[in-house]
Amino acid sequence: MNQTLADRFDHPDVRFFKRDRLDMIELSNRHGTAVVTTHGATVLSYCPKGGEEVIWVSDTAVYDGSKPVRGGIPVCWPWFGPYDPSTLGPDPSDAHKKGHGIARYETWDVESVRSVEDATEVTLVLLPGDSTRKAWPHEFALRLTVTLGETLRLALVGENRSDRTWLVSEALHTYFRVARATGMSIDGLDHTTYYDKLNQATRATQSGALTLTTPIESVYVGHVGDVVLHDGARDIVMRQDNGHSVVVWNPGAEGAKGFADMPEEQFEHMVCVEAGNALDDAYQLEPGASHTLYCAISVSA
Ligand code: TA6
Repeated sequence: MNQTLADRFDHPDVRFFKRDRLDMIELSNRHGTAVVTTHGATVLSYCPKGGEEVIWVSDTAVYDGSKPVRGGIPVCWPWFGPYDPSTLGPDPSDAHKKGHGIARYETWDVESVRSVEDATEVTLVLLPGDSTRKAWPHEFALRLTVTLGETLRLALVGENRSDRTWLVSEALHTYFRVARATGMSIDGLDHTTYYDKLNQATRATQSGALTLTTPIESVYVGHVGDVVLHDGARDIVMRQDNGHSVVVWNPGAEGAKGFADMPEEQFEHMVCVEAGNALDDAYQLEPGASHTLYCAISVSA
């Protein structure tokens, strides 16, 4: 009989539970709480001690494993956005490739649960299987480490275990929970080049703070520094390392109607600000090499 996660791992800061058909991992310590599901290794909640929820998840999200949970921090790997056959195809598997890669559609395993300094850490791992090979016939290892400490830290480690070089694009596709998206100000993108995906991917350069219009879909490239979301009385800070893109997305009222798992009016309470490497920032990963994308999320009042 398969051992449950609770049978395999025992840590005072960690609780395992089910939501519908999905396994959930709750980390809690003096810094706050976080919840990750093994489905897609998707963080679904981060709540700093004494603070409010930072992550948005749709009220009509699906938890039966048939599709990624709408919201949280989906892992987009080894391609961001729709698959582009000119990068690694054409290949018979192309017909099975879905948006934002293979990782978020799979159930990952828990590799370790432990305390590190003054934080609690869980590492999830995804290795190839029939469904990954059907969509992407390459050998890999993918790990996500989630660390709940003063900040919420994520480390996505992709390892090329194949015999060919890949062109990888990726994102930690964070849905932030905000008081009101339209009109909110986002700092840290000044002077950064971006592609306006809602305007034929026209290139432009950000001037000053971004005042959020909805809808928006902009891919900032060659970015450095922190991104700060001014959400009412709190500031949410996203910092990344080894990631050079920032994707800002909100579907707007009309766009939200296109998502069966997003109530129309909820677009005002979320904004995606995604760390990663997309478009110009895609990178070559040689056979045997690994790449780690780091992202840290914190809140200041
Ligand atoms: O990151 C923005 C985006 O690429 C949008 O185009 C929208 O498709 C969003 O991701 C959500 O993608 P999903 O495949 O989860 O519906």
